[in-house]
Amino acid sequence: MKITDAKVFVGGPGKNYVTLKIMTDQGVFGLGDATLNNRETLPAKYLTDYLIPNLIGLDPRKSEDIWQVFYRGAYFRRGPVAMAAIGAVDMALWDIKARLANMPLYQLLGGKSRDGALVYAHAAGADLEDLIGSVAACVAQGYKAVRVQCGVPGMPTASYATPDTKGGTAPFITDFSGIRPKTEIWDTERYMRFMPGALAEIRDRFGPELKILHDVHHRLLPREAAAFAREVEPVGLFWLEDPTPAEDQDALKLIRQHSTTPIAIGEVFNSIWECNKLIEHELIDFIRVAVTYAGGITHVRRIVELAALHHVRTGFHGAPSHSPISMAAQAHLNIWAPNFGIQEYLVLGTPECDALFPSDHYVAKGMQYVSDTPGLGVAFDEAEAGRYEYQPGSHPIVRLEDGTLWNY
Ligand code: KDG
Ligand code: MG
Repeated sequence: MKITDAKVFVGGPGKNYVTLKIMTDQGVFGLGDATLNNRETLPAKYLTDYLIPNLIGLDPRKSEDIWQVFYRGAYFRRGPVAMAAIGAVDMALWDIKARLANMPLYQLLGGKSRDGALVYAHAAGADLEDLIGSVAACVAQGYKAVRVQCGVPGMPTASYATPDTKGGTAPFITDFSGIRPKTEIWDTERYMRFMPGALAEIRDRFGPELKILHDVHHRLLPREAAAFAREVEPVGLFWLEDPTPAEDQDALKLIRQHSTTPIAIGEVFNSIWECNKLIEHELIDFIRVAVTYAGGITHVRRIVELAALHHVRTGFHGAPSHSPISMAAQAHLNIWAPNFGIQEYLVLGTPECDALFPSDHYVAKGMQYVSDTPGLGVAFDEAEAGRYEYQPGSHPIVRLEDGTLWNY
């Protein structure tokens, strides 16, 4: 069996999805997602210039060897661009393997460990009153876990993932007005004074059952993060996400020494080498990697298995930047992983997105259910794809009030 061709499509309804399709001489094909938010053209180029020419003629069933060749054989290893491209190839090869076996992917991983996988929704408000309304809407839809983000009084601009104005909805992360980023202003002291009380208020309003998550989005210094994690302990958060920037992994030790609030980190990690020490030293509770830019199913499964040895559960990244292909790959991992924790899930299900990526996977009452369609269980309508093209966009950047650049 041989790979005969592979194509990359960039575009989508309101998103630049990077979709890989690998064709074989037996008519079976596989799909992968290489979407790297606001840098989408780069993994697409890595695929077309380096990986696809090397794929033609290979046996697609040799997914492990192909992964090793693309990872070790590159000499310059890792990084989000290469790993997103390798991740897409790997997803497509597992899709082919499972289609050939006429089984849903989760059967090849070891079968179902649960009937459905817990997901969390996003709630956000320009102020606490709006946030409470947004959480209530999630609860009314049956979500059992909600990430809460709130505008901070006196902050000159919206905070991370919160609406600019009262009554507004949180913006999608990408601003499509161009590649020059907008600027948000951040003030740690205002955040530290306000947010613990806001989280306590959410707990009081919604009672002990709701799983409450909060994303600091890398904004605090280690000592501040330790103090914050300790102060919010009575709220009983499900997790506190990205309390400090991920480059300084020793910072997590300080947080651990001062608090038992569960910590989730890793949405920007590209390999096991960025989280093996965090996992082995049990400095985190949830690993947030994504199958897209952490090298696909082959590599993420390795991370999941290491995590399982150290009481670390999964909480894969699921921002709307992921296409239904990688969300499906994660859904199969979620339904199998013995140490599954939770899945971030943002409703992608617009009619346009469903038309581009038809699938029978679904979420109901805060749980994700995986279809038994062979492979990843997602199709790709190339005629639909022809309606879209790449649109440049950017994340905001963050500055302090005096102009100093801060972490987005
Ligand atoms: O591209 C950046 C987003 O993926 C990120 O801001 C989303 O932090 C995020 C989350 O937890 O979903
Ligand atoms: Mg996050």
